[in-house]
Amino acid sequence: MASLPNIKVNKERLWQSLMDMARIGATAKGGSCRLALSDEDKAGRDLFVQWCKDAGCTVEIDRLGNIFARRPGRDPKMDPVVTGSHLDTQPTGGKFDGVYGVLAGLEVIRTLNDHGYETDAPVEVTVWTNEEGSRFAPSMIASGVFAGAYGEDYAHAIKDVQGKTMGEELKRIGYLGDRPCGGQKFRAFFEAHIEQGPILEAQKRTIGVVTGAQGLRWFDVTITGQEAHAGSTPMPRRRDALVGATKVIDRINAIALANAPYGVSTVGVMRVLPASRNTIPGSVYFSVDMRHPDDAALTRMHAALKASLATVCGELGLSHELTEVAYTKPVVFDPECVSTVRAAAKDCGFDGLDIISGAGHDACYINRVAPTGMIFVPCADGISHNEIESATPEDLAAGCDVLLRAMLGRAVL
Ligand code: HGY
Ligand code: MN
Ligand code: MN
Repeated sequence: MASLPNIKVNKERLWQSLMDMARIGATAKGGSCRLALSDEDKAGRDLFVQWCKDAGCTVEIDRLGNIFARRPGRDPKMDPVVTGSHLDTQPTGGKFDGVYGVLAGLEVIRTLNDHGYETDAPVEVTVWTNEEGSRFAPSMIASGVFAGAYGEDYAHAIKDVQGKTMGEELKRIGYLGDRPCGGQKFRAFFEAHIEQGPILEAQKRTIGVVTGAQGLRWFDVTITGQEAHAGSTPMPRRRDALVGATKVIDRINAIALANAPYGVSTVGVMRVLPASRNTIPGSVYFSVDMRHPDDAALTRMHAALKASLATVCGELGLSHELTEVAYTKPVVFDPECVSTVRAAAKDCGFDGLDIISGAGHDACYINRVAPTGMIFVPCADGISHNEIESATPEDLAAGCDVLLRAMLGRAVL
C-alpha cells in the first residue's frame, strides 16, 4: 500500500459547517429539530447536497431518500469507500447526533480536495433517511432497507401520527429518488458519531474504537379498560387503563434494573384516551424501548415484559396488546474495519478505547452488507437526544482525522 499522506482536516471549517447546519431547525434552547422528511430535514438535505456539489461531488438519491455524494477515484470500477450518518434529529435533539458523521465525511472530501489528493477507490458520503425513528418508527429504516432488513414498500407505507406516509413525505420534499435502495457494493463503510454516553469522557479518551452495538427491541403496547365516570364509579368497580399502564411501566423499569449493569428500558411515548379529567381512562398506548448487548438477556427482558402485562392486566380486569415494532440483534463490527480504525487512531496519536455502542446507528445495518466500522468521540457529560448536547471542536476534528486516515487506508492501494 502506498504510504498515506500526513494530511489533517480543517477543524474550523468542520466546526463552522456544523454550526451552519445547526441553524436549520434550531430550537430556542440551542438544539436541533429536523424530524425526518420535515421541511427542516429537507432544508438540511438541500444545504448538504449543495455543499457536496460545491466540493465537486456527483450526488445520487435512492428510493428511500438516502443521499450518496461521490468523489471520484482513479479507478471508477472500484467499489467506493463510504462514510456518513443521518441529518434527521430527535424533536429536542442536539447539534451533533448524526450530523457530525455526515459533515465529518464532507470534511474528509474537502480536505482531499485541498491537497489535490487522488484516491484509487471513489469516496462517498451518505445521508441515511429517518435514522432516529422518532417521527416514523422503526429507527434506521432506510439503512435497514438498503441492507435488506425491510422492504421498500413496507418503509414507504410507514405512517406518522398525522397519518402521513414516508413515501408521500419523500415525494413532497423532493427526495424520492430513482436509484434502487440497496444492492450497491461498498469497499468499506465507516461512521463517525458522538458516543452519546459517558464512557470516553469518564476515561479521558478522545477516540472510541467501536467493536459493536447492543441489541434493541421496540414494542407498542395498548392497555384497554373501561371509560366510566370519575365521580360516581366506586374504586372496586373500575377498570382503569392508566393505573394498569403505570404499574406495567414501573415493572419495565425494574426489568432493566434486574438485568444490570447493561440492560436499559425506556417508555418515551404515552397517549391516554379519552384524555378527559373526569373520565376514567379506557385506553392507554405507550412505546417500549429495551436494549442489552447480550441477545439472551434481551430475550429474557422481552419475556418479563410479557409476564408483567399478563399479571397486571389480569389483576385489574384489563386487556392488553403487545406488538413488536423492531428487533435488531447485538452487532459485531467487521474485525478488519475495527483494526483499521484502531490503527488510524494510533497514527493520529490516539490510544483508541474499545467500546460497544449503547445507541443504534445506520452502521449497524450497513454492517450486514459491507465491512463496517465506527469511530466515537466524547460528548459533554455523555448527554445526547437533548438540546444541550455538546462536543469540542478539538475532539470532533480528532475523530475526523481518524476517519480520514481509516478511509484512506481502504481507498488507497
Ligand atoms: O435510538 C437510537 O439508538 C438512535 O439514536 N436512533
Ligand atoms: Mn445518531
Ligand atoms: Mn439519535
